[in-house]
Amino acid sequence: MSTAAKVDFQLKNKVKIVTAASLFDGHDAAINIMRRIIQSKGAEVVHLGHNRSAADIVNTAIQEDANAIAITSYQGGHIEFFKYIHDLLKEQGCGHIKIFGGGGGTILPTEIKELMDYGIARIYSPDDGRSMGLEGMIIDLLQQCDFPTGTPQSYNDYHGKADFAKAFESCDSKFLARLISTAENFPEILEADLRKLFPENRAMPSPVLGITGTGGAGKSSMIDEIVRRFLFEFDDKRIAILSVDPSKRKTGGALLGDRIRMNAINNDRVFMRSLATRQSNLALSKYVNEAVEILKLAHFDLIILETSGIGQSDTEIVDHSDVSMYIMTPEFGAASQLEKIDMLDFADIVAVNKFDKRGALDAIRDVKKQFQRNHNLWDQDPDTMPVYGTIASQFNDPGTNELFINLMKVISDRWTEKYAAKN
Ligand code: B12
Ligand SMILES: Nc1nc2c(ncn2[C@@H]2O[C@H](COP(=O)(O)OP(=O)(O)O)[C@@H](O)[C@H]2O)c(=O)[nH]1
Ligand SMILES: [Mg+2]
Repeated sequence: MSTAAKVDFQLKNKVKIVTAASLFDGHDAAINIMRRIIQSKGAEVVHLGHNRSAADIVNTAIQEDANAIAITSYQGGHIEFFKYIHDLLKEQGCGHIKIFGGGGGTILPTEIKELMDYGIARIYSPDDGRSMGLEGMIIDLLQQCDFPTGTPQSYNDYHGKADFAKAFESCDSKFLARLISTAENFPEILEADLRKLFPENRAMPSPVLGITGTGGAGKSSMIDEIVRRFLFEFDDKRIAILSVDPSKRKTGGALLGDRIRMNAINNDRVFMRSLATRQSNLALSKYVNEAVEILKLAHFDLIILETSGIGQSDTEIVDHSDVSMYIMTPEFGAASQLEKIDMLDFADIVAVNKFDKRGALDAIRDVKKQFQRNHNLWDQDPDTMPVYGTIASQFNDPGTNELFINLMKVISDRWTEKYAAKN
């Protein structure tokens, strides 16, 4: 494959691309290469992994307010698959989200023409790869989606206060997604033009559960487990998730990879949004407060906020949540390391996740002791501390079941307390 001359390329806008391999397709090598180049050019990438349905991909693109979708398809059925994605987006008033794809030699030149005539922005062939180079293809793709999201024009279909109220009431995900983009990209427009259209007196805001811990400890996997149980347990309640992942300082790009762990969220009672920190030294995005306020106006019954991976001294989550949970693994090095973890002072609940790892029983004993020490609970048995051994990657894990029951109780008690104090 030729390497076309390197071009200096800089995005003008904050651009978000949803990437995936198509349904029943495990060929993810190509999309993994493409998403890395997309990110290295400064875009935020929401990666869904392989075997993703048209509905999953479209719902994600709408909730994320993405500029484009980029897919690989090698298993055949690409004509139907790409066209269906196009139709679903249009049906939901999101025809502006562009669709790109590739599938090597499995997508014939005549089929590429048919798809592009139908409205797919571009399908890249192996010949395109040869003439443009990998970077050249990605620059071509990004140039076509370098437009701003969250602009005032995004609200052209919503006329005044009544429409805003209706959109909040019905948890219109397209609307909520756009408001979050406005908060991220045009905070001054949110303040000056939109806030006055927000409904007043929508009291009884939603409880916020903050989840934090080291990178890779299993925060997103645990959220998926909580969501699954929540939907099963409460058949009329709705849940929103905000997951924050770091932006790269060098390129401004980000891999927003939390959705790849979440399967329970493909449900119409769930809204999920990924946010990039857009500042490399923070565990939360600057726009988190705004995003949470927007979701509260939509009356979600629970809002879960996931930070990016934190170090021993980070406790930022506590200021943004009603109840906070710290997720760690048994591999914390030595018991003395626990004394340095600030979240053990603040967390309402601790999960020692990856409980299938060696040394987990010793680890949980040490964490329970440290929790007891930090909270001065000398009169209580260390075994009764709210510290749970969990395996979030396992279906129906008993530790996660126990954690869930206690978590719901803590949230409900905290909520009752908060309202009793107000009234
Ligand atoms: C690598 C590979 C595998 C690997 C996949 C590894 C992985 N994790 O992805 C393994 C060995 C696992 C595999 C398995 C299978 N494979 Co296979 N595989 C391939 C192979 C050799 C290359 C595909 C590839 O990734 N190419 C690299 C990319 C970068 O290059 P490209 O495809 O030429 O794409 C160009 C453009 O289209 C563009 N592009 C592509 N996608 C995108 C996306 C975007 C956003 C952009 C901008 C550009 C772009 O980039 C390239 C630039 O030149 C192809 C044959 C071939 N030579 O193409 C078969 C092929 C796709 N596989 C095939 C089959 C049948 C299978 C299996 C079903 C085999 C089996 N019976 O088990 C399984 C299914 C696996 C599954 N679960 O889905 C068939 C599909 C036939 C069809 N659809 O009619 C092929 C065509 C082989 C063949 N001739 O029979 N496979
Ligand atoms: N062995 C094991 N792996 C897990 C467990 N929970 C999550 N994982 C895996 O750990 C990796 C990181 O998980 P993720 O939820 O993305 O972590 P996050 O970065 O904290 O959000 C993934 O590969 C998960 O499948 C667990 O309890 N045991
Ligand atoms: Mg995560």
